[in-house]
Amino acid sequence: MRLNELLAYKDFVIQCHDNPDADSIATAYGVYKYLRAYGKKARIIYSGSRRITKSNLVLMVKELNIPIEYVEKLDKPEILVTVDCQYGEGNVSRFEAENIAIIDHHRDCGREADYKEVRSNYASCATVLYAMFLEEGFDIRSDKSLSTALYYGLYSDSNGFGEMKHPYDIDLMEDLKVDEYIFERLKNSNFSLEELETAGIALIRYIYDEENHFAIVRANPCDPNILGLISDLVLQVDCIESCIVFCELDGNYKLSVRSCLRDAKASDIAIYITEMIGNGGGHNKKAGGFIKGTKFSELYKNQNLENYLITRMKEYFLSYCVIDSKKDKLDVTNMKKYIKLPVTVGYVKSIDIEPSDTEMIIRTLEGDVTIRAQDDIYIMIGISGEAYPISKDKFIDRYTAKEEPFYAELDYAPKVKNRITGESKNLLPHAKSCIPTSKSIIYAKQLDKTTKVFSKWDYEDYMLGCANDYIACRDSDAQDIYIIKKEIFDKTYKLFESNSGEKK
Ligand SMILES: [Mn+2]
Repeated sequence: MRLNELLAYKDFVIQCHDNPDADSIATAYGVYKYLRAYGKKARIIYSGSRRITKSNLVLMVKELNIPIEYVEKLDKPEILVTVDCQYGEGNVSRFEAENIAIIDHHRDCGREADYKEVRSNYASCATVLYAMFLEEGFDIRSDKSLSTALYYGLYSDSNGFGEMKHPYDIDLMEDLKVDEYIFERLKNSNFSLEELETAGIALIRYIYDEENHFAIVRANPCDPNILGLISDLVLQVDCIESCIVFCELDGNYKLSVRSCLRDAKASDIAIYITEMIGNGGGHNKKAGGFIKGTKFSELYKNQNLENYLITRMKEYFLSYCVIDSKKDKLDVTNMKKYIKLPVTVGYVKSIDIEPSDTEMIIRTLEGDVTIRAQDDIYIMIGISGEAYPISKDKFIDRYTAKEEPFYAELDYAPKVKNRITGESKNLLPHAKSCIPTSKSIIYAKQLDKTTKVFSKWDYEDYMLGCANDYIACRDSDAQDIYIIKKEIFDKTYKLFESNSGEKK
């Protein structure tokens, strides 16, 4: 769905989920501003048993002039837009409407709607709307009140920008200029005294696993922000290297995950422990997760969540092996040789983007990589939009450069950001095509176990390979080890046959 499709209607009601949070209110406000800019009639409403009382939300509504109304009944509108929730689900009161639109960032519940945009891999619904605004070319930066609302929506849903999930989350945070004074006040009226007590009670109920140095903490039902506050504190304990803090909310569970382990990112832990029963994600040190109550009881009938989490964490630490490219060499005796297919990929000369010596960040779905613009540094763009630096020598050796521009349809187009000015540029318009030469030969084999590789190129951060992904190294260097995702491998490599025709 694109926002401009909504402009076919005249009379809108925008609905937040019951017991609305900052993200829901911010997104509703954004949709409202957009529709108003096109002269449409629009209202923002919420319902349910509880009215907004949390001090930060009361302040947000008042200071940013957000016209949100509490309703118990609703006359059937021409179109109802539910934000930060999905029409028909249990967390949003159901009202009749002629047409339904859904904008959300939670797991897709499979609800039917006339218009639907659910991007589950975003940290906030405010980010989904921000990305949709960019797609429309709708200017939000000049609207400080709206910018502040969206920024605060993301801030609240990502535990203070700690649990960001998508490059667009980071883009929003860096791009929008907010009213600092209002933001500061919102930030500092986040918890009530009761919530402080909730945190205190949770902290004295920790469970500690001596063998794997993790902690599990159950909190009483509370705002997910409190979970982040508790987990940040728990991780600072000297013997604790990773932790999960969780609470039950309306029959489901919210989790906050922290890790300071080099070989176990918080995001990977969050994904692992919520597998099949919810979703998780975030960053190296901080992540969050959600477990659907009904799914959990279906699959783990007689277990309580605490015991499940302990067992699952123990399993996690046994589930993977680690390869360190500075110490380990791949044993290639049982590996086959592969060669890159002549699939067109893209490249950009770093100095075509910024002057020589400029520090810049390459931002892709896989994360940020910092490089310095140099005559001899190029940036490669793969078929799925993965972007990474390569030296000019290696480029010339492994690819045949073409003059044609490179184009690809991507989920997130890779960008480079000037580290000093903060200005970001889309890489695609600068990209030219190239084709791998026959010199790109690697050894590769399919993994049967989750493997984490600390590669030469980014030694701080491991590359995660799951079962069926490929582990590979250059034929000329058994320590140049890396992971190639199965989907990408299948599209870009084929078995290498030497001149004699014999497969190696
Ligand atoms: Mn949200």
